[in-house]
Amino acid sequence: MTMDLFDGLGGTGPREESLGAGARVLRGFALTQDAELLSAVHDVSLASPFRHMETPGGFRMSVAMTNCGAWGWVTDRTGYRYADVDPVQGRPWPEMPAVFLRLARMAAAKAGFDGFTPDACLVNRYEPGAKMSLHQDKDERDFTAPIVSVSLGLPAVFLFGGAERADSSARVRLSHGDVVVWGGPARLRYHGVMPLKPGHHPRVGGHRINLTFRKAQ
Ligand code: MD6
Ligand code: FE
Repeated sequence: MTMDLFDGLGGTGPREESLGAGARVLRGFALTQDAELLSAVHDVSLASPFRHMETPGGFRMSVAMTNCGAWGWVTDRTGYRYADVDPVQGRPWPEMPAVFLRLARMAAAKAGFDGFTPDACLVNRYEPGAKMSLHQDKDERDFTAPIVSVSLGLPAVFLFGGAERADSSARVRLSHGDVVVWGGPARLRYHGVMPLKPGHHPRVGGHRINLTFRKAQ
């Protein structure tokens, strides 16, 4: 028999939820390391500050972003791509903190994706009102590796769609410490984030941080 350590503690519901084949929410998976993760986010943002990037269509993204690891996801008027140099700082992105790498590997393995070695971590910061429109993550070189997504701070409503933009989306509330892993048959599903509601999180304050780990190259 397997025992979930958290079953029955505070009626928080199941600790793992399937979002269909290849996609899982690991509730609270990052909780025990939240302080280290947040301190590492701060360090990353000192080396490569959060910035609002521009879409190819000329819109300023409401989510502020930075990156760490060998490759960083960027967008500007010329398109979306992975870059090995921070275009604002003119030097490589900060190294991926060990605590990030460890967490991403453990979460992937827990969801059935052994051997995940991310070379890119996009750090998203949502202020109230910030949102992410429905999109696919398809700028990576191969889609065999999963994506690991960590939520910290204010809760958000995550939209999980299907293979086509017009498919209906499930709404999933992601709270501080929740981790979503998705790959295999789910790798190219559409997804997005509803506008963030204002609030205060005791450890993070008035915003939400999302770490998205990927194998870009
Ligand atoms: C966010 N996440 O949660 C944005 N993409 O702030 C993503 O765009 C995302 O969470 C691919 C897989 C998981 C994700
Ligand atoms: Fe995404």
